[in-house]
Amino acid sequence: ETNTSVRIERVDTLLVDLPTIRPHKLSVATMDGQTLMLVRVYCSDGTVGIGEGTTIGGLAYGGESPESMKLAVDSYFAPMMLGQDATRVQSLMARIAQVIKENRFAKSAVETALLDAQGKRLGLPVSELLGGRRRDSLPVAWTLASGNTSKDIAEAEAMLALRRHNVFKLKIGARGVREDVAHVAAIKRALGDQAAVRVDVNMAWSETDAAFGMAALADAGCELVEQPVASAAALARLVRRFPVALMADESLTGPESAFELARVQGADVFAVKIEQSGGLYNAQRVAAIADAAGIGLYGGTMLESAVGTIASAQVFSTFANLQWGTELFGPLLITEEILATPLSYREFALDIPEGPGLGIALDEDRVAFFTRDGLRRTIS
Ligand code: MUC
Ligand code: MG
Repeated sequence: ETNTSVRIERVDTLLVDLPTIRPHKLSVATMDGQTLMLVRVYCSDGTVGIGEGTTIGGLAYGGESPESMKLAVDSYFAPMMLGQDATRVQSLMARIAQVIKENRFAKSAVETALLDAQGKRLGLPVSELLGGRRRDSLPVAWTLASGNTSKDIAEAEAMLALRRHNVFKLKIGARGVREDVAHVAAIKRALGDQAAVRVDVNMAWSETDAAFGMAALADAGCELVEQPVASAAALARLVRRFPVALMADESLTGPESAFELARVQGADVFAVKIEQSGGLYNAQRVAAIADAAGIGLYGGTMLESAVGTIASAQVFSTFANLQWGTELFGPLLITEEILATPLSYREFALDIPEGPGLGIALDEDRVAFFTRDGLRRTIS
């Protein structure tokens, strides 16, 4: 036992249901809204840390849903955390990992809250707890996923005019490969050299589809294909056969999978996500493995709100390499502002807050309004 007097006194969780600006269509789900699982950790020195878990389409993306994360934190994480030293984040997370298997998204949310509290306690941004930031802003790609080619082109043109995004990731895989390739080619043709075009297939293709699709997408001017197939072995067979970069996303579930993929040289780029990695420290471990293997890095999102987005930004700011930028646009897909001071997106980038901890404050009234079974229900 250490002799610190800072203890965890309370752990609260809530589900917050927020609308999206338009339906967001992926091969695995169409999102009309996003649900955040927010965790608050109250410490005996008065600091309160906040963390977030999200996913895409309930259980459509992976084994955790916002509801399951809340249940896991309430029933298993919180009882273990109460009374523990709040200042020893890595040691507490290691003890949690010994008795709680899997549940990477919930672990990421809890670790975020502990780091937010620790940063506030020490007066330092989370990036400084993680070794120190190397950049103050991050390039941010936008996802075109309306399901309609001309709507996507209009959306991209509006983003370019605002100077908010000039890298576009197209969600494909719900339709046939030829139809998808035509969709991508039409968008790239319309945008020309002003914008980079990439695709995310979310594992929808067979290996044969992928071989045809990657060749055709390369011809269409697409620069990167994300997780076209589910199998990591198939990724390793597809990589470097076509003049288009291949990025792993769903195949990466933390350092062990990253090591295995690196060992077989199974991707050109890793999409690192704090939730998929199982937390912020694990995201740094995944990045270190990529660096050692000569694999490029991209800062991914689970479409988190501002809390998870800034937790991700704090980690990505510490990466030695971030060759492919980030896609930290989650807060911009949600209609509602849940921060007291909105995030700053400008000049194709997100500014990383400079205040202690995550460096953000929730608008508590807005959060209460959208909390499930909370104010919104009683008013409407
Ligand atoms: C994914 O699979 O990368 C990221 C952007 C987006 O629109 O969905 C996500 C998830
Ligand atoms: Mg993806």
